[in-house]
Amino acid sequence: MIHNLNLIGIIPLLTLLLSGCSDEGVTVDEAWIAEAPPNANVLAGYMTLENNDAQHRTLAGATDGPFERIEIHRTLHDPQTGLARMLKEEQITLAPGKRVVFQPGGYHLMLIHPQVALKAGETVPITLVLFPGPNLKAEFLVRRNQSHL
Ligand SMILES: [Cu+2]
Repeated sequence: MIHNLNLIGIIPLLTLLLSGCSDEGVTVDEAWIAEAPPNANVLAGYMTLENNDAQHRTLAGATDGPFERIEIHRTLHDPQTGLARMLKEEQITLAPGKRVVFQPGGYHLMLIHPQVALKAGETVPITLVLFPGPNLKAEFLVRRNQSHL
């Protein structure tokens, strides 16, 4: 009898722990692409990534979407010259609870050689490659661009 009662008490607790811990995994929020002239060779994608896992996850790239390829870039401002330059990042490690904001002047997805002209209001599916998996599919909304790379 006492055994049975214990089990009944434990099951809701387990359910609570499991759902609170790793259900969400890595989430992407505010995903958008800056609209560019139709002949642009590259576009920039921005988003907020958050790791809600209890383990480290690594963003190792992105794929899909109407682009030849996608790279992870970071814009750095050189205080000596006052100029901005972009560095290619092979990966970004997301510690548990870590939030990384991709935004103009910082991290961005470099969307290289778009195959179609993307207009404001359209959405573009992009798959974020994560290690360990699963990968994360996100819809990026094309928005008017008031910024630069
Ligand atoms: Cu770039």
